[in-house]
Amino acid sequence: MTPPVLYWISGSPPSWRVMLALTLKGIPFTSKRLDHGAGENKQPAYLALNPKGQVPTLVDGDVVIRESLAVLAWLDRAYLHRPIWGADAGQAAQIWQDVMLMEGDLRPAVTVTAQSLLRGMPLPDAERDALLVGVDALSKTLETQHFLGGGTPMANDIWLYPALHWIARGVVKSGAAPLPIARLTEDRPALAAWMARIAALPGVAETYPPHWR
Ligand SMILES: N[C@@H](CCC(=O)N[C@@H](CS)C(=O)NCC(=O)O)C(=O)O
Repeated sequence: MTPPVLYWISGSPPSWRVMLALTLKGIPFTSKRLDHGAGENKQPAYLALNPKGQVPTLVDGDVVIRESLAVLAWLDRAYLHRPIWGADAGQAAQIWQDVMLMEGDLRPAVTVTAQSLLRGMPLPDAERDALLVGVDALSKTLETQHFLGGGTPMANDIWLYPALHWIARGVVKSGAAPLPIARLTEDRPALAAWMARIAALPGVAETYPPHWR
């Protein structure tokens, strides 16, 4: 069987999500890294696969998927071993609920925070506060379980891990992040322990965005 092909850009959280899912599920894949600076994601050959010129795109046989969460759904249905959307219906509902809350409430805060830091712009209070509230709730969950998915990382863990690293990258680049953001994980030991636990999983270190190393 031909392995799936992942088109990705270094530092793109949705791309990293898919790479983590492939890694955690142990699915070998062909990596096609695109150079955003050189506009490779806007070249005709790639636009034929993904008309928005965005990443990630996963090509698996005849199937082409252009949304990271849809890729995660595809992988779990096409490769049944090591589920990432839960082992039963109750767990699947819990994971979907977390992911939808992350997409709805946390994503705008994460995006504005990371982009403000990376661009050296002031961080709006509303997004900073939304980020802290969201992260506090997740950290509280992690006080009583190893992963958001319970005993093993699931799609909710896969969503959060690149998001927090994106912010951490912004903190490093800006050098002047507001203290509650600069200390986001340091101030939350359960969250810091969870980050370390995920980082230590087989193959995860290799998924870290190359241009952030
Ligand atoms: N909802 C999409 C978001 C994809 C997205 O925003 N990709 C960005 C990188 S994080 C991208 O491709 N940007 C390049 C561009 O638009 O030129 C998903 O989850 O896959």
